[in-house]
Amino acid sequence: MPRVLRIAAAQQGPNLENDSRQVIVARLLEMMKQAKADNCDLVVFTETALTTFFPRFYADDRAEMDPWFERDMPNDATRPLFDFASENKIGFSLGYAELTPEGRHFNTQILVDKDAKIVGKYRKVHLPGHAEYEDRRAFQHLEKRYFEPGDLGFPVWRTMGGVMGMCICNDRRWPETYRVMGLQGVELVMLGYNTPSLNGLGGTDTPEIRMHHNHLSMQAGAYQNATWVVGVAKAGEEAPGYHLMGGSCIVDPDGRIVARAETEDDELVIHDCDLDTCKFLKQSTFDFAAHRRTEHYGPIVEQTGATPPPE
Ligand code: CDT
Repeated sequence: MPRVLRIAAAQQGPNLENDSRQVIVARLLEMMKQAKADNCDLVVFTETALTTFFPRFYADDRAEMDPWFERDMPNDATRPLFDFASENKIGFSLGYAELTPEGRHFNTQILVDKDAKIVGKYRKVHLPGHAEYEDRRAFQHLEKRYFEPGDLGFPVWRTMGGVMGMCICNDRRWPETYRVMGLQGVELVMLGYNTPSLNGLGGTDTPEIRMHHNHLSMQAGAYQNATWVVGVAKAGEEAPGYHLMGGSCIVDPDGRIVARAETEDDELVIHDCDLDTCKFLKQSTFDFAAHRRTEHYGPIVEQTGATPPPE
């Protein structure tokens, strides 16, 4: 039986500070409807899809940020997505800020199957930015203040005919992210991102080079682990001077971008992803069991910073 999943990367235009969850979910639902009309099996939404990217705001008391978090999933605001999924047999993946009953804060993404059952949950491991206000920045990126690092690792799930995993935004830049899922036979990695077009610290990188880094990391992760990767942006100006890159794309297991967003608005990027095309590289160049040399990989888990030899 062919294992072709028709996947829609649901890029979002900006979520403004005062946009309600209801207004934003209506946009997501509209994209789900378009995806269903185009016979898609699965819709991938972005990171913090339900709100503006609030880590650019500073609050002395971090509890002031709690209104940006979801305490339940589904909840009243997101139930229309779950209802549409079960009535129309379409899966989806959704990023949001999670506040647990124990009071813990995570940057989270879920995977929902065609019966609207949450089959997978991932909590962002690599939190970029900083924990304290920094004057030198053009804008703040306070993920380290408002979230704790994910505690679930990088699991994968067998669902909808394939082996699927998730990561979130900055995770896509780290080869370890993909490799841990690659070692579990992943065939599809879904991720959302909110990535400023400028880094806020000055420096020499341009929007073009930052877009290059965005695609390069997903293409490398896809090829080196022989997996599909779907990367979904929240794009455009969420606030004056705060521009997020677009470039949502679907990458095949050879590392090629096979579909790419053309706008910085709500836009579906659709491709028929044949999960069986993962097999060739998994059984040849990246037959991990045959070729990996773990006796030389110790530093990867034993140290974080680089230690160059003495001068
Ligand atoms: N959301 C997220 O992880 N964004 C980061 C930008 C960090 S800039 C301090 C990214 O890696 O795209």
